[in-house]
Amino acid sequence: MIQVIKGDITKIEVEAIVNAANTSLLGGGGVDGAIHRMGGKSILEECQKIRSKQGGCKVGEAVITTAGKLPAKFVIHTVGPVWNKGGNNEEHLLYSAYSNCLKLAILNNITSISFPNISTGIYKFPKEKAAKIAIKAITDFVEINHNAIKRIIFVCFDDENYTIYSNLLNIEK
Ligand code: AR6
Repeated sequence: MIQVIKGDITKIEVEAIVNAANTSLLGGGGVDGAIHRMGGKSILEECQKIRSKQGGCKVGEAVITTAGKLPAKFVIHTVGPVWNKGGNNEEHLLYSAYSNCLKLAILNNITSISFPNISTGIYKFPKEKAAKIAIKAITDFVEINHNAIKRIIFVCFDDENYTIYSNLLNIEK
């Protein structure tokens, strides 16, 4: 089941929430800031361990940590591309960010996951284009993996993204 919700991803009860992180994994603004703030220091501690092992997270890839105090078990941190007029493989990298989160979810037997609108804030990816890529990545995954993940939720923070996703998925607001 694919759902769209308007709200704050740190409040959603699912097994895994996705973070729109940066390559350092050390936190930042936007949804990344909110997740670290609400989840507490155990998330950062695990991010630091991953950094010392593999030096952060590349654009389009994903890593997993505890969700600390959040109402979820895991945070899957992915790094979306910074939008630069589309000439730097941004569309493909955004698709990879979504699909690598889903692959990591399967590896960890996760059956419910919520996504923020990766790259559409500070990284300035055009929202409609990003939504189409996100939906394509998820529907491609569901086609291949059927019901492995039972609930996939797009959590939209701003009205514009909420309207775009509701329209693209034909969901009544
Ligand atoms: N819940 C759900 N969505 C949110 C929340 C929230 N609490 N807060 C913001 N959003 P952004 P990016 C939405 O900027 O563009 C950080 O500094 C927001 O409206 O969080 O991938 C990282 O460390 C937007 O639609 O992430 C990186 O340096 C979406 O989340 C950089 O920002 C993504 O916006 C990543 O930039």
